[in-house]
Amino acid sequence: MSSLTLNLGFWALPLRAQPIRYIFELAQYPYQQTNYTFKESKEWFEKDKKELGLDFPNLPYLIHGDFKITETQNIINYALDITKQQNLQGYGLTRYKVDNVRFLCDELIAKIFLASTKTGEEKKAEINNSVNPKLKYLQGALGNKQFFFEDKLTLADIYVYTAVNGLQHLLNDEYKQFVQTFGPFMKNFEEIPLIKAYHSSNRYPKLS
Ligand SMILES: N[C@@H](CCC(=O)N[C@@H](CS)C(=O)NCC(=O)O)C(=O)O
Repeated sequence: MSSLTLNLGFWALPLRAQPIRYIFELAQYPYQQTNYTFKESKEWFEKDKKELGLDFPNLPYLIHGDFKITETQNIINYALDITKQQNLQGYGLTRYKVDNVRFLCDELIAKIFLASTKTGEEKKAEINNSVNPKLKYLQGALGNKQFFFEDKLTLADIYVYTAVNGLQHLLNDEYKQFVQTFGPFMKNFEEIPLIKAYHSSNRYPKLS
């Protein structure tokens, strides 16, 4: 299975599909990427969306040999399986706590991006209704810990890092009120050796 080429298709942004990239990076699992840009969005909408043979074309998609799937959470599950990193889901009841954060952040990441595309009152409303309340819940759940659960890295940390990194770059004014809680958490994640190496590699699609 692992000798087959695995390709992850998404926008060249560290947003919704970014946790999938972290899962491969943390396992040092070989993967390729097709990172589409908004400027050349025709590559996706006019070409690959029609031609890749996906049953339910969307971004992200994963193609592993002849096996083709979409839906972010489906791809996350597959990536955890093939990299044998089910430990990132936690154990026992913690699994459901981890997934609580995972699914909340999946939505939050999309809302942060959406808010960043708006202006004026519309932007303010999106931030006040959909973004900041969730960040406050996360802030309360993290407290002054370095990891969300069991003193070790789980998918919850990967998801919160991705969301807060999006906030920091796309809605920087909002990030300021959360920096005291999330600053040390972000730094802790960035200091993980495999993450550090990945962030400075050309495989990491940076924001701005
Ligand atoms: N339910 C899907 C939603 C995917 C989605 O909304 N993808 C956006 C980017 S976050 C996109 O640009 N899709 C490309 C398309 O609609 O063709 C998932 O969780 O993967």
